[in-house]
Amino acid sequence: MTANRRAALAGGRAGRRSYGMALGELLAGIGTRNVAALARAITLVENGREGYEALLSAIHADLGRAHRIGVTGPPGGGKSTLAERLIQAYRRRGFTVAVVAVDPTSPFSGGALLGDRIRMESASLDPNVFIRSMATRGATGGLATTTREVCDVLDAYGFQRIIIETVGVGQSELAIAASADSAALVLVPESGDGVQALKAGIMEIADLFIVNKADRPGADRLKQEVEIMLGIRRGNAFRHVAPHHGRSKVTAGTRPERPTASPAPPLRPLPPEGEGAVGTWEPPVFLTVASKGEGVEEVVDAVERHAAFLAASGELARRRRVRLERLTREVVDRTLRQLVWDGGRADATLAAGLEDVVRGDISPYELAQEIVAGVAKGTNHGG
Ligand SMILES: Nc1nc2c(ncn2[C@@H]2O[C@H](COP(=O)(O)OP(=O)(O)OP(=O)(O)O)[C@@H](O)[C@H]2O)c(=O)[nH]1
Ligand SMILES: [Mg+2]
Repeated sequence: MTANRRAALAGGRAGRRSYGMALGELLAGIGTRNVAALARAITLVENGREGYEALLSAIHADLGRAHRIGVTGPPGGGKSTLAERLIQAYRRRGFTVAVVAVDPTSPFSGGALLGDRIRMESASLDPNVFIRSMATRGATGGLATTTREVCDVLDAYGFQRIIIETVGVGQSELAIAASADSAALVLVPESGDGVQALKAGIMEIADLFIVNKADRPGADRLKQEVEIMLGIRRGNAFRHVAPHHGRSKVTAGTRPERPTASPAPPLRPLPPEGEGAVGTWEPPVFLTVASKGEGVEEVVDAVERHAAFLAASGELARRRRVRLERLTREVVDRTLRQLVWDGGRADATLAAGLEDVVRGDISPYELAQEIVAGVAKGTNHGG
């Protein structure tokens, strides 16, 4: 960490002055929707360059207008294809849209995601659409935190809908999905063991389920499996498989595969039996053929219903509060890590004491204490 950035961190608002015009210009550019300023601001944040926390701090009051939609799922499921269709659908509805594509499994930027960019190019000439692949190598904090911060910049800029595409269903993808307002899990019939293969957490996090590639065999069965799983979670295995719209649990699996995208259950107050839990959200399950755009309007309808549900139920405020608390904690952790390891004596102390640890003269705990004590006494940096 540079001295300037440290000063800024320590000085808070006063520190902002040390970036002078540069930060002011970036902020002004974001305010006037200058796309070059947006791109620069994102790069600044993504790479944790000097001034990025001051920038994020300055835009904080402008956040919360965008609705963030996480699109998560196994590789090759059609997430990018779907994202492109979502862009088109939202543009038709008059919304501005940004897409952030993240691949936590790839240490490189651009590579695997470049194809996505090109594929999404049809939308990229539209000034109300912005597409960005995240460079994971630069991320200073956790990838989830950095992704969230990039989305904050897009939110402040005024994008009304932000789609966050993440490859995979592991821990880091979960964290990224959890930072969205609405999380969509994209599954495909050929992904093997169906829902059994899914980690528990991802089922809990998803607000809607999309069975894409519904033109392939097995989509209807997968949709049914997910619905049963969701029903079990609510203690009623057949709630979703009820024969509304002529679908019965006996025939559902054998009907011709078609993107029926059965009308999503609206936010109907759930429990018919007892307790009046007002406005419970039942995650709907959709069939889509993203490559043909089939079923996409229904997905957008559901996302918008979910957005309305979140706002009306107070859940949006609750989730954002939780996320702000988590972010603050993460920034504290990140700052402390930097305070210890960036440019101070900690590395030298470690190197000097390691031989003693190896010989068994002191323990790793004692050496760690020495390093921490240096930070606490203010002698880690100069002092
Ligand atoms: N048959 C069929 N193919 C599809 C459908 N949707 C997408 N595809 C194809 O599936 C392949 C993968 O699509 P992508 O959109 O790149 O999938 P992705 O999930 O973004 O892939 P990664 O980002 O690499 O994980 C492409 O060849 C798409 O054309 C669909 O509904 N049906
Ligand atoms: Mg993709």
